[in-house]
Amino acid sequence: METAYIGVGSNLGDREENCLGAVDRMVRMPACRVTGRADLFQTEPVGVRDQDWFVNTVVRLDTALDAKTLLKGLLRIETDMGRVRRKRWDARTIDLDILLFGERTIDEPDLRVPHPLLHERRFVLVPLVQLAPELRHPVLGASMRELLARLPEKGQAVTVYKTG
Ligand code: A4P
Ligand code: MG
Repeated sequence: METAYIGVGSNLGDREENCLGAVDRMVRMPACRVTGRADLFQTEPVGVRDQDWFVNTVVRLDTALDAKTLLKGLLRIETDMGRVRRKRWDARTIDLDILLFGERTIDEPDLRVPHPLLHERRFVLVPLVQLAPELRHPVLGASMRELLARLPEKGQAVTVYKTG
């Protein structure tokens, strides 16, 4: 069993419904048990221009799957929800990223864990800190709370969209 943290994001269509729909689908994934979800946050787009703001959250789940099988399940959810991949970083109905998978580090072309940009992104760290402030990054050693405190807010606005 491993505890995984999954980043959830949408900036196309009904963003709230897309995020919550993805969470529902994760609840129904085999060999997985969702044990927490952060609030929904409205977040300024990072690294992309001329896109709408995102709704982001993070889900915690316990799983008996290996990381690759979990990723397959997440990509399947994205496809089922009608995500069309046009170009990298395009606006998306739903994006699901494995942020952390226990203490494991994975560096393969199709799967990098911890997510290589996790520590630079407030839209990831603000919800992560709600769920697991003292959790340590397995490579950097710092806690999620410490990583968030290091990040400037400029250009990375994150506000609560909906609690609970
Ligand atoms: N992949 C590798 N590692 C992982 C991982 N840890 N989790 C591979 C999930 N997938 C991983 O992803 C392309 C491939 O990445 C997958 O097939 C998988 O094998 P993708 O979802 O098609 O491409 P993408 O999402 O456009 O690119 P990427 O690199 O995943 O971008 P990010 O990091 O997801 O960033 N601003 C705000 N405010 N909120 C956001 O959610 N998201 C992005 C996209 C940019 N700016 C944002 C947000
Ligand atoms: Mg992605």
